[in-house]
Amino acid sequence: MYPDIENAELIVIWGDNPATDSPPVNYQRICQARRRGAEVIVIDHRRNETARATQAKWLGIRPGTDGALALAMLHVVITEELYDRSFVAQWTVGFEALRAYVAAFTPERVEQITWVPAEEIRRTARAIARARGACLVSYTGLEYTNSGVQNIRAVLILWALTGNLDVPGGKVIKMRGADFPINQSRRVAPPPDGPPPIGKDRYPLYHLYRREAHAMELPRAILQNDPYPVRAMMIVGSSIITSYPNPDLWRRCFSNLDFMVVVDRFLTADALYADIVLPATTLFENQGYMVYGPTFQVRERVIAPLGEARSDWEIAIAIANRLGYGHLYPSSEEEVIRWALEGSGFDLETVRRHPAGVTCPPVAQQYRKWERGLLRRDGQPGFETPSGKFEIASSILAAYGYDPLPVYIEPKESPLSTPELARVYPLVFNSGARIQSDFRSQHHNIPGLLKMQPEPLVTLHPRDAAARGIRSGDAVWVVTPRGRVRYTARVSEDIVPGVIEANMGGGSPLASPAWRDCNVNVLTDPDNRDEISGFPVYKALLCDVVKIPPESADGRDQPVDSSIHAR
Ligand SMILES: Nc1nc2c(c(=O)[nH]1)N[C@H]1C(S)=C(S)[C@@H](COP(=O)(O)OP(=O)(O)OC[C@H]3O[C@@H](n4cnc5c(=O)[nH]c(N)nc54)[C@H](O)[C@@H]3O)O[C@H]1N2
Ligand SMILES: Nc1nc2c(c(=O)[nH]1)N[C@H]1C(S)=C(S)[C@@H](COP(=O)(O)OP(=O)(O)OC[C@H]3O[C@@H](n4cnc5c(=O)[nH]c(N)nc54)[C@H](O)[C@@H]3O)O[C@H]1N2
Ligand SMILES: [Mo]
Repeated sequence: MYPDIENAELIVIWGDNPATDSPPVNYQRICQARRRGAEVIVIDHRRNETARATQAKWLGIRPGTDGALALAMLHVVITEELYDRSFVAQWTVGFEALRAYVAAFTPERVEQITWVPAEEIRRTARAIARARGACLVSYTGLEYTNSGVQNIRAVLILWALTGNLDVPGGKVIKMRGADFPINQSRRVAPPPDGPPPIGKDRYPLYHLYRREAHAMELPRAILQNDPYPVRAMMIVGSSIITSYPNPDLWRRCFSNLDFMVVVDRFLTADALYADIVLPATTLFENQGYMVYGPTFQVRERVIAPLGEARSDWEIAIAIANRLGYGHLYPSSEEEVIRWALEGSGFDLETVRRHPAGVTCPPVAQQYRKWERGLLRRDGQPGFETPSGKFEIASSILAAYGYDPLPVYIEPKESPLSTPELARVYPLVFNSGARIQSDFRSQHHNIPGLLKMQPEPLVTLHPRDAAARGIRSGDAVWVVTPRGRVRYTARVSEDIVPGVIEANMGGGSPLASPAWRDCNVNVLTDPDNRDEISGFPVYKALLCDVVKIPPESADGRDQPVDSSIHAR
């Protein structure tokens, strides 16, 4: 699906901030839509960069409660009969159960949960229902909370019931064949028989849709041999110690392995534990390709690889050769491109002649595809679901023992569910809103980019700052039940009172000292997850912020993150 920003009357940006994201494609589209008069609403705990740049209407929400907000809007839409009745009657299952469930989600009650005023909830619900094309721009802000999957379902059900699914200006389902027909036979061999992949027992739906093991369950395999022992590990293009909750848990995992390889361009925090580090080339030394929608483009090598560096493909191919199944792989970077193009009607030579890329034949967009048999593989009208309907009550969730309705689950750690804990940690913790000058743990070693933001920041509201004697620029601890991490405070009206936002990405030994000593995931909890997806909760926890007295050397000289001294 994609948001049809160009044709939208109303753009709702819900848990996304395209202004700071690389690539900044949606941001430019939203600005253009704004210039032609489209309305923009941002639902976020921050009046984020996109909201400020587009002078959007801002609904400041308590993190992790978006499901409740969507259910309250559904309550309004249903009680005020603003929903698409014929769609509901003909194409959905579970509507009556939803109606009964949302009865309790009155705007007044949900104001207590979300901190969004009841009148704003009503007004926004009506605006979405009445817009001729309300599009939804949404991403990680809805994912990393306890009911991430269900929150997203609640929002998408709101979109469908208000007639904004697969219509001009709405949330549109892609036409089959609209994207470049890249060779999909990516798996060269079927997965081996034997014990089921790690984490399939706990997150069967994640496995069903992703066909992969669940990384959050990897420590269980490494440290407890459950479901089977893992003794070796290869990390290719990831920085686990900085991106997963509880860096010390991962250090224990790495120390327990018999053999560990890191393939990276830099000596990351993980690489300090590796037996072998293989230097990866940069994009300038690689030959590769990219696909964007209908376009396929070859990325030519700019310079020959420096030093001993090799591309990830060459490394993978060389290992496959040594293990005796190299014949199953494309044998060079160039062969990889040929393989990707197989069956597309284009060959490498043709594509090379078009440095800006080649585009597959356009497919005319058709809307409300369920009416025309454009969604189901069997060509019948309806949705590609077991019932053939838009499943408000999901039969797949039910089959796996989850609640079929888009139920709201209060964050496991929150002022409402753990009031005792909230007395000690009174602020709602959120982390990882993206900034422009880094890419997760990357680039904190590049002076030109560091200048844009030399230090990791924690943003808090003036009310909360004043109560703690904190001013912008002060050194502070952000403290959770898991630990404390040093940040620089930024005091701003552009955040909901009672909520903080902490930068992610610090903790790499490559980074400048301030970023190096600031691993946000010392504060997060590996056991606190969305029970359906298994995603860790990065965006709805509890914390406090404490000023570090200026005369104290506390913090700078004693990094809490011991990875720096690991070896
Ligand atoms: N608290 C908190 N934690 C979070 C998040 C959050 O919001 N809050 N966000 C989460 C999200 S959405 C994500 S995606 C993860 C990110 O997690 P990671 O994917 O681990 O992110 P990076 O830190 O970017 O690590 C990428 C590594 O790949 C290396 N690299 C770059 N290009 C290449 C290449 O071509 N070849 C090889 N071999 N290596 C390369 C880089 O040097 C870097 O060390 O973090 C998650 N963690
Ligand atoms: N420059 C740059 N670009 C990046 C990245 C990067 O590190 N740097 N990372 C890449 C990666 S891995 C990813 S996954 C994408 C992420 O792309 P996005 O999901 O667009 O990430 P953000 O820009 O952080 O925007 C998320 C917004 O959701 C808000 N938010 C957080 N929690 C909640 C919540 O509970 N409810 C609501 N309603 N809002 C919430 C945040 O305040 C933020 O404004 O960006 C990619 N692009
Ligand atoms: Mo991500």
